[in-house]
Amino acid sequence: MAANPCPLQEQVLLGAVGAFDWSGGMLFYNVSSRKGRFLNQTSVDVKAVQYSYLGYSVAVLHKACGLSYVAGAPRHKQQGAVFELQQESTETNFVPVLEGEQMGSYFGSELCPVDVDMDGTTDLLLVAAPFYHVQGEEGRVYVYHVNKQDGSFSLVRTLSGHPRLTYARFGFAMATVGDISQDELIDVAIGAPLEDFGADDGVGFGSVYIYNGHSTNQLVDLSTNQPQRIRASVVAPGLQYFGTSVAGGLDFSGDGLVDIAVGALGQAAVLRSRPVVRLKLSMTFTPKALPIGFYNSVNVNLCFEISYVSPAAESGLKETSLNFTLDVDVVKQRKRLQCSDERLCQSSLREWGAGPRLCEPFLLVPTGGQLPYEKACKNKLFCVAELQLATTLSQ
Ligand SMILES: [Ca+2]
Ligand SMILES: [Ca+2]
Repeated sequence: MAANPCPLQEQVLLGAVGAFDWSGGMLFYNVSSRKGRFLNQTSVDVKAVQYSYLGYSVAVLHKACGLSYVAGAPRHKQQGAVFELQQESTETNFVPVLEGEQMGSYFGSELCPVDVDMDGTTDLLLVAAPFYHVQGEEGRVYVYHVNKQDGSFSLVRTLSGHPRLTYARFGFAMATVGDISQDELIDVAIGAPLEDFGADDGVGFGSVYIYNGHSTNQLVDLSTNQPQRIRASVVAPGLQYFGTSVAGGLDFSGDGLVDIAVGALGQAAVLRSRPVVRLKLSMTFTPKALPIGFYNSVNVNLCFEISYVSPAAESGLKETSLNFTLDVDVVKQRKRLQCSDERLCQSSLREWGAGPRLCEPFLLVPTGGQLPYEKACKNKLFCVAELQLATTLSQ
């Protein structure tokens, strides 16, 4: 009989790390019946689970079958593990579903379930191993995809911080922070509180990394393409252990944009997310296509269209200007057309006026110097350009 990973309905889950000789355990508290139930691993194998620290972290996943309760045990078998509450026949117990790969890495000390596409089902489970060692204690975060059908976990990728900062402890804190990029996909913050530690420049240390949710062909993931790295020194001077804790998804400032709270030693910083505007660019040409032998100018209408979802973006737009450069045949060594006035095309600065659309007309003129040869042109508007060279060698 297959184990059921969703055996319980809504309950409060409390970790009890020190119970039973630090093997740890979990207290389930049923809010409606006001009764608690303690579950641990000592009944399975007392020796193997001693000093496991089960319950060091807890999380609830929303699977297709219902709620799933997971708990980290960062010292389980010295490598760390993540346990899931599963039901087999009448027995309900925690079973290890994910295991760490390195001794002392503290795998499972932080857990972060992510519903990237906000459809109510957990898509990813992030598991941190903040003491993961390469040169020092760089830290590593494992990204697992939660299978929609059977709720199983599969490793998608690992994340790490700046490769040259060896004691960063990347993954010490993790949290979903709402949709700060306003693309309807949840974004994630990961703390690395000892990054830049020991630099002795007095500007503070610690960083927070922001990873944006990402979706291709309905497969959701985190974008690993250049995550934003926020260093303590750019937030305020002297912040220490910046990124010890992170939380987000709420709007403190009332501007309609979600904010991120980051803990540091004795202080906390609230980072405001920025208004996001979407810029759509279109170019129309008259005539639309050029037949061979065409030697006139071409009219170009270049349009920028802006859309936004928050009022903050709309008000900020009034103080915004647009700087753009127009070029044609960018990859060709020899351009076939060029701007009639190069000064207009290079570094054009425009203020956003009224409305979300800004259009500019340009005129392109031919550069000249083409060979007038044509092929397959009979009764056709367009010809095939092909120049062939035939040679004969004398004896
Ligand atoms: Ca989802
Ligand atoms: Ca997003």
